Amino acid sequence: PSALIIRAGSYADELVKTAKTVASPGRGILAMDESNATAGKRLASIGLENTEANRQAYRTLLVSAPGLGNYISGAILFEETLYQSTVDGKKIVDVLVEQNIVPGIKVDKGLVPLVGSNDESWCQGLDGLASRTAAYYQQGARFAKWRTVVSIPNGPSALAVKEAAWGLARYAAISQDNGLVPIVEPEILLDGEHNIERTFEVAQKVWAEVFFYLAENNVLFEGILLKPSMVTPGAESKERATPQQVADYTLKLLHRRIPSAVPGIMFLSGGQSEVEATQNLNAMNQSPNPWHVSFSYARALQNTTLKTWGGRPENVKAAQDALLFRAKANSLAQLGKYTGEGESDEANKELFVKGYSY
Ligand code: 5MM
Repeated sequence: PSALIIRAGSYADELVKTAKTVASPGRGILAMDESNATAGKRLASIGLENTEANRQAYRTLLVSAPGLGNYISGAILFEETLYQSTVDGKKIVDVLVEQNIVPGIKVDKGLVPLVGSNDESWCQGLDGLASRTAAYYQQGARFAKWRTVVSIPNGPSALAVKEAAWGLARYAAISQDNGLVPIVEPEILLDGEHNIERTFEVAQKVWAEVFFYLAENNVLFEGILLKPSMVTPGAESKERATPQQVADYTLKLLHRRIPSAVPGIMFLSGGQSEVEATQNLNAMNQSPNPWHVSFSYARALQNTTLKTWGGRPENVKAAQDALLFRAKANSLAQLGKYTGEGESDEANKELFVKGYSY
């Protein structure tokens, strides 16, 4: 056996299988791993208090939407949800598995200032990660997520890029060692006035470094998933890009930097509107790609659902219908067959918030 197989230990076959299941045709990931602080902001937007009961009610609504597994292959959970039950007492993990959805877990401990950089940040969470990932596996998680960010207006400094890449690589190796497929997410923030070329340039640098350290840490590429930002102009740029331009730049980046051994590219939405995120994904799937090109959206899957629910029990069904509509739209986009039919004004609302830290 090769050194890579030894490194991923006894989990190598299972990692490859899990990654392929998550990257299955017509499906993508529902990111519902808002930490309590972020969940509080979402709940506040519909006038609800940030209590465990309210978070439980909302997440029960999401995971029990009938037939969700037709469009969603994996759900990323915050630790609280991994150990939580639905309002009617079923383990949330069990509900997901019954829906044919692989449970995943956010394992990073969030962003803090990177001393010595240009006001940039780094992501914490490596201490104790081996024992935490082992416990999450026991609890039913089969993949993990670690989100770090890179800011274009603040640099990015060489230090920030190196720290982001190294942290992701250590996390990926530790997760694989404990049976979890790592989602590798260096989010390049939308903030800034820069043009699309500048985003492309930064993204090339970031992904080169991420793969350098992934290889150095003997990570099994067949057993990871990526969660990149799409290549777009900065949110405050005068330039706007069409879905075709976003797809062209983003696919060019992927072809230059991502080995075809990686099974799935699951994009984040990063503040795009629900419709925009779906259109861009659809444009990327107009011709065959070496990887499964799909979604791992939080805001761009949940926005209309959350607003439709509004915290009212009588709206649960309508909110679940909204979630299924959005998930189906993205499923079609994964297959390159999205038409834009039936979209609402709410789904066209830009979700970007300048300087938003969460
Ligand atoms: C759901 O938000 C995730 C966790 O964020 P915090 O720990 O900061 O609360 C976040 O990592 C999310 O999964 C990704 O950023 C993708 O979300 P978007 O909204 O950009 O698709």
